[in-house]
Amino acid sequence: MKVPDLVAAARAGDRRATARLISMLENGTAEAPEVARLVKGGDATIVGVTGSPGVGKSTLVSALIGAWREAGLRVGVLAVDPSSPFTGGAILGDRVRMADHALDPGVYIRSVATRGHLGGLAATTGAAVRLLEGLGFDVVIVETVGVGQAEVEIAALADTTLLLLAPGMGDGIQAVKAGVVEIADVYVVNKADRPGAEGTVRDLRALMSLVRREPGEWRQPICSTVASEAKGIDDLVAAIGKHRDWLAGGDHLAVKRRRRAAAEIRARVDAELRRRYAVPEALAEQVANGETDVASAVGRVLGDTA
Ligand SMILES: Nc1nc2c(ncn2[C@@H]2O[C@H](COP(=O)(O)OP(=O)(O)OP(=O)(O)O)[C@@H](O)[C@H]2O)c(=O)[nH]1
Ligand SMILES: [Mg+2]
Repeated sequence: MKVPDLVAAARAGDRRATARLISMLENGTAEAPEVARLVKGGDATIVGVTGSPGVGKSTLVSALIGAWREAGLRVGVLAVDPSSPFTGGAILGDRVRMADHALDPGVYIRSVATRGHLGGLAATTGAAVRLLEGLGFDVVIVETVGVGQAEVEIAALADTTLLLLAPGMGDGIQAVKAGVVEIADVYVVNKADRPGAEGTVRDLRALMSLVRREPGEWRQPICSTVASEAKGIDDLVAAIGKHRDWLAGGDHLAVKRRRRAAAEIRARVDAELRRRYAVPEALAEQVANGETDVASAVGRVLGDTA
């Protein structure tokens, strides 16, 4: 199938066509520029979902899909595994948890492996988000496990980032230490059926009260959920909607989107520079054994391949 036919099929809800288009972008095939040219624009709400392993992200995503589908919205999900170059075990688990929606043509779920791809996480996931938005999805959810830099990059992609915590995991305090709280727009205390959930909410509230905010600044709400029983989901959906309204009210959304585009371009430029100005093994050897110095080597890398 030619790219324009694939695009038409994908817009009509053909998931295999959507998958092939994303693969083209991820792998940087000859068709990739045409795909990017044909599929752009759109007006999706992009929701990042992050938190420690096992906190309930995929279960929550599945519940959110249910709520948005009931509202008649088309939902795309990218489950990112930053640690693996393959779509491995953890992602298989995600698929099982979202299996309720596997046959719904209004839902598209994909696992994204980011390591080893040109431009890394920001570039590949950014391109996939952009594609789903351009294909007419109303909501694009990006799930990523909370492992430092990766989740910060994912948050940069999203309009609204949910940070999931669960009672008894010492998550609140750890998240604060790691600076992760700064990326959250909405806190979700999941597994609210477990002992200690109220304490976790209380701790979070106390922490938040220490943060000074200017008038008009966003105050992160704290939502309690039992994702496995789809409890608390309506409140969470409302909180996400409120954040979206707040973003759209000022110029926050435009700023976020511009930053996101800049980050994506940056990642691709970096990748392209690395490709063009590769460091030859022999040159590294020469610096290592003192035959030449680093500055001269830099000159040779830049000069030789310019
Ligand atoms: N008791 C309870 N269990 C839950 C809840 N939400 C999810 N779980 C369970 O927690 C486990 C992990 O859920 P996942 O949704 O896979 O968690 P995750 O954060 O996506 O995990 P990774 O993708 O591996 O990082 C599963 O056994 C879920 O059934 C909840 O609200 N209450
Ligand atoms: Mg998961």
